[in-house]
Amino acid sequence: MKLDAATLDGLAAHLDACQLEARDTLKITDEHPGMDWEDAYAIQDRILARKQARGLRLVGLKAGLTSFAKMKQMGVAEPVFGFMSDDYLLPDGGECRTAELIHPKVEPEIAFVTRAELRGPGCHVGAVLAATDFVLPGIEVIDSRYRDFKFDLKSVIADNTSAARFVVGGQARPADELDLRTLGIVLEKNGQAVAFGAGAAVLGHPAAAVAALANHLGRRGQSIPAGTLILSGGITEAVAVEAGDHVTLRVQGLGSTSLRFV
Ligand code: 0L1
Ligand code: MG
Repeated sequence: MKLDAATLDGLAAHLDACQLEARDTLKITDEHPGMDWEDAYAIQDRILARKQARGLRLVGLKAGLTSFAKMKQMGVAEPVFGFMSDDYLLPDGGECRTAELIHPKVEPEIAFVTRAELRGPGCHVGAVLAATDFVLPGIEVIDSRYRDFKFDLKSVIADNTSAARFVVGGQARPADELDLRTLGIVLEKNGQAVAFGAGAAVLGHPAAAVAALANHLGRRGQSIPAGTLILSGGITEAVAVEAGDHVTLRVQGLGSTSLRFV
């Protein structure tokens, strides 16, 4: 690690405050060009600790930048990993308050819920499917704290991979009843289909994103516990939303989930 504990604490406090106050900032590597990957995840861990100290609970994990569409949109080549706390969770069909956010975008995702622990290294699609209780549709609302979504990978990891809100809904089904690669999705905004795709857009198979998360955690001496909700990453590019928009994700065989932006 390149940054000392006080600097990591200060950066976590800064990014946490930006989220709480819905204000943007320049990417943190501008001030700390020497920070490394461990520093980036250590800042993210400190943001989680700050939230937990406020009484919030960890309710899920996420993989981001797992599709070629997202990687191309953001000009990067590797997935990133983050967490969801209970202040991010919205009810299916419920309201997402844009005044609490900076410049929200939505991503259509497949959510996994595990029934057994997943521990890397060496985790693979088969192990993920064997450990999956069910999958269901999920919409992630991302809201980078960085001005104009301009960041590099280390800055975005520190910023908990732009996580802001999410909803899951529709019909939960066992993963072995579905071919998650050919599973079709349609994202609608205000009744118009604005993005389409299939599960294979996410690393060839959405379960590969969960395996990558387990392998990432394994390198840090951690695992994905049984009963964890995981967002496996946007299947398409993220779509910008604003107050007044209504977004619905329809997933083949899994029904739909939606949000209203107010
Ligand atoms: O969940 C995601 O794919 C977001 C990763 C962070 C990059 C971004 O803000 O788009
Ligand atoms: Mg996402």
